[in-house]
Parts: sequence; C-alpha cells; structure tokens
Amino acid sequence: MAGWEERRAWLRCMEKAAWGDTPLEVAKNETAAYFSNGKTVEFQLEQEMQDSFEISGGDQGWRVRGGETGVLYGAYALIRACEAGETVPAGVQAPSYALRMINCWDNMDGSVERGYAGRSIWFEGNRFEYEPARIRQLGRLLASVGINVLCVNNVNVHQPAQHLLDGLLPDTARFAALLRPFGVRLMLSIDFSQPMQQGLSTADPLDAGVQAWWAETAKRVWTAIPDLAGFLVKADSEHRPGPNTYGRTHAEGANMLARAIAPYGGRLVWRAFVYNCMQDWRDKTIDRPRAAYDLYMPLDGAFDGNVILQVKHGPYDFQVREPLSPLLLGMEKTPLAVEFQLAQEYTGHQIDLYYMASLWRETFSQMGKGSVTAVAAVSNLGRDDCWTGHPFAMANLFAYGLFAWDPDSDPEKALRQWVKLTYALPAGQEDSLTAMLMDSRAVYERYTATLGLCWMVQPNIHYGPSPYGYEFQAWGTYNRADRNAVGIDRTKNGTGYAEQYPEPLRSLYADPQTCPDNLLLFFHRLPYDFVMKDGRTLIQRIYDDHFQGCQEAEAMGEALSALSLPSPDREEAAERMQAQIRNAREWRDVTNTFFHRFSGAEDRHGRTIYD
Ligand code: GCW
Repeated sequence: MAGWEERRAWLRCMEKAAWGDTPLEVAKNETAAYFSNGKTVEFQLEQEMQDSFEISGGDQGWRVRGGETGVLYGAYALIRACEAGETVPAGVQAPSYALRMINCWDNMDGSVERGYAGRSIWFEGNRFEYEPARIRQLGRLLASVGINVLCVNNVNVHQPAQHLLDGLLPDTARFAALLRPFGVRLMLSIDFSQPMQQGLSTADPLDAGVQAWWAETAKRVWTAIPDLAGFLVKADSEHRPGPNTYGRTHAEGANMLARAIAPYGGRLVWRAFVYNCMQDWRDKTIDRPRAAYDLYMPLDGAFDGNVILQVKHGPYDFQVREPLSPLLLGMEKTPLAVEFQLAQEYTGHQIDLYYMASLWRETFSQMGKGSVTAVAAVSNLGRDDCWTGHPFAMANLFAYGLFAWDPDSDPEKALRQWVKLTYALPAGQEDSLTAMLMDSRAVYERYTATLGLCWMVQPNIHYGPSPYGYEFQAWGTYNRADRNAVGIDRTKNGTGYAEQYPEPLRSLYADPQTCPDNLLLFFHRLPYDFVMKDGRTLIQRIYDDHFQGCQEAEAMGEALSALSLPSPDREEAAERMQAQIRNAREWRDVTNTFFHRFSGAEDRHGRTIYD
C-alpha cells in the first residue's frame, strides 16, 4: 500500500520540487522542477500586489508578476493550467476574499471531531506531533489553490488546547514557521473562559482584569507568531462558555477580544452558530433556524472593525439541503465570513460521494458580491494516506480553494481540473468520473433528504437513516411527521422564520406553490396527498426520490468499476462505493417504510415498500 508520500493528490506533478524558505523561493523551486523541459519562469516581486498576480509570456518562457504571496499563487496557477492543458489565466488575478480559511476540528489528543480521514496530522498525546515534510506538503496543497489561513485546533477548545497560547506556544510557533513559506498563516481557536482556567475568578468581558489578561496573552502570542491571522471563537454555543454567562452581549464579548489583538493586526472570528440546544421538543414556539438572525441582527453595527462574524451557510447546521442563512443577507455593517463544511458530517462521512461545489455556487450567487469578506470551511483532512478518507473527497478541498479565490468559479471546470491533475485517465473516463461527481450531490440528496427533509439521521454519528432519531431530542431538529402531514410551517402563520428574508425570497418561500421543491418541507407542513407542481402527490414524490436515488447510487457503482484508476485509489473507492450502496438501500427502505406506515399510501408503481 502506498504511503502518503506517494499520494500527493493533485500535486503528483510537482513531487520533485525542493522546499523554499519564502513564497518566492517556493515559487521558483516549484516552477523549475515542473518546467524541466527548458521553459523558464521569471518572477517579478511587487509587494503592493499582495496576493494578486499576473502571468504573461508563452512560447519561450513565462513571467509571473505578483505580491509576496501573489508570485506563489501565480506559479501554482501556471502549473495547474499547463498540467491540465488549459489556457493560462490572462490579466491580473486577485482573490475576492482576503481570508480563505480552513478550520480544523483537531483535538490535542489526536482525535478529530467529525473527522473521516483518520487522526490529526499534527496533534497526538496532547502535544504537537507530526512529520515536518507532511506539514510542508500540506502547506503546498493549500497554497496551490490559494488557501491562506489554517485554524489548527477545534472550535470546541478542550483544556489541553489552551496551552497552545502558553506552555506550547514555542511549538505552535514552530508549526507556523513550517507553513509560512506557503503563505499559510495560522489561526487559533480560543476558549472564552480561558482566564478562569488560569487563575482569574471571572471571564466577564467588561472586567478590567480579564481585559488585561487577554491583552497580555495577545502580546505574548503575537510576539511568538507575528503573522498569526487571529483567534476563532465558539461562544455560548453547545455548552461552550461565552459572554452571556455574565449578562454581556456578543458584541461586548467579541469586541473585548478584538481590542486585545487589534494592535497586532489580528482578526477576531466570532461564530454565529448560537442556538438553544436544550429545547423541549414539545415547545413549538422555539424554531432553531431563527436563532442566529434573532440574536445578531440587533447587533449589526456594534462590532469592532477587526471582528468577523462567521455564519454557517444555512440557518441550521450543514444539512444536506438548507436555504441560505438570512443573516448573510441581512447584516450590512458587520464584516461576515460564510462557513462551509468540507468534512462530510451530514453528507456521507467521506464514504458516500458528495462533491459540494454546486452548493458554494448557489450560496455565493444568492449572497451577491461584497456582502462577505472571508470564507471558511471545516477541514476534511486527516492522517490517512490519501488525506481525505475517500480519494475523491480531495476534489472538495481543491475546489473550495478555487471558489474561495473566485466565487464565480464553475463547479464542473474546477472538478475537471482536479480530475486531470490527479489521474491520467483516458478522455472518456475523465468525462465519466466528472459526471459521477457532478451528480453525486443530487443523488445523495434524493436518498437522504428529499424536499428539504433533514435531520432524519442516526443521532450523534449523523450517518444512516433514523427518521425519528432527533424527533424527541433537545436540539431543535424536528420533522413532526404524523399520519396527516409532515414538515414545519415556517411562514408567518407558523414560526415566522420566512419573515427573516428580504423580498423576493420571503414571498417565494412563503407560498408552497412557488417554494422550490427541494425546500418545500423545510418551509411548509403539508399533507401526504398535497399535489406537487409536477402533478405527483407529496408521498409519491418521497417514494420516487428514494427509489431513484438508490438506483442512481447503484449505477454510480457500475460506472466506477469501469474506470482504470490507479491503486490503491481504485480499491478504496470501490470498497467505499459498496458501503454507499448499502447505505442508500437502507435510506430508501427505512424512509419509505416510515412514511408508508403513517400515510398508508401505496406506491403507484407497485415497488417494494416493507411493512
Ligand atoms: O454540527 C455540529 C457538530 C459539532 C460541531 C458543531 C459546530 C465543533 O455536530 O461536532 O462542533 O456543529 O459547528 O460547532
């Protein structure tokens, strides 16, 4: 079995390059190794261009003009285009977002929360433990698609991780130094109550002692790591401590931290994933998707300039289908980051195929330009040889980088480039792998979450069907299916959630006749005999989607076995595909049976639905 050194995903073409100490040196080394056929690449450094670059030249050689990190991004863009046989991008290329972040949920004991690719690449036994060559390889992976921030530790900051700021600070600095030549800056998740773990009697953001503690801490940390990108905070969320404990607002909490790190140019990334996770399921007056908007809209304009509010793309929690978070449309005076999840927590655990770039395309096109200043994605990386558990899950990391650079990117074009860089397949097979991955999201949605029916997953693990798994729990995640109807009315006659949208979305979602089918049961409670736009009944559509999704998964299995992938990707992909097909069958039968028992409706096509 090949080790990770042989499996550099899309970077196989650069495996001979030497490392460098600065982005410019790396750019020179990478291009010298790649263009070993005599073509030369010249670099012209123009500091003020920062991340931007411009490539010119052609026949004889290339010239890359760019800022300190721009030259590196230019070098990689050039190599990617040449290797994929594409036209080299013309004109000045500048990223749309200054911060293109990966958030790792790595714990210091080496486990990774929601990790499906093995243990942490850099933590084990409550300290840093890694192969430096692999960390450089990671820096290169990230830089080659323009990612420039890596938050190394879980947003759920367990006690040992607090020492990244003190006892382990020299190790944190050493780790940061390995990534620096690739233009990747470190970020750290911090615990709001940290001062209390270290002797203070409170973590109240308005307490002078607490403020001094954070100012002192920031000074120490930025002295050791002068280019640290900032702190990431999960506060008052899922039992994490936060300013609410002291009767303070999230603006007061965030601003206190922001002021401590402002002198060093640090950014305070504050997550908006805050909701009541101890809801009584009997209580229909609380509707979890409303939570972030209700909490943060009144605070628009109250945050300091170096605070970034990081909002998950949907109002719930990375479900298979959610509408865009209304907060991303509503907040006008607060710098925002949109958060995606490359880790396939609800989308197949890196077993089932799920290429996500179409989600990013939908999200960015609904948000419009200029409303967010940064992009973040939860990492799908781990210590597995292929980095991402499933070798194809790497396509998500790759495409994420391209979208974080340019949100107008094309999902299929990004995927084709990854396929070409990763595998040397005959043209017909490239098409077939591309088609399989392009369809994968819709297929997964059909057998797991049709009509916006989410959360019907096995509690805690979030893989496999369990229609009532979350129904009587405290997390605010209900489908409220009974013998008459299913779904939740989120219009003004119901929970009022749809009112958080501006027009025309508010009216679009409010009417079941105009609401997109894929969100129908997210916004509405409807009877099983409700007639859909295409004339089918709601229950028939539920049955049809589950049968179809499962059949499509089986067809993907056949298409996969026809590909001449290299080993061990071939065997790994085949094994995971078998698991995906088993999963799809289980979803089909469990969900269809569940709704058949309630509705008593027979399938119009007489297919098997178990009693
Ligand atoms: O969906 C939930 C996950 C948690 C995660 C949380 C979050 C890091 O199940 O594992 O915690 O989201 O985003 O904070």
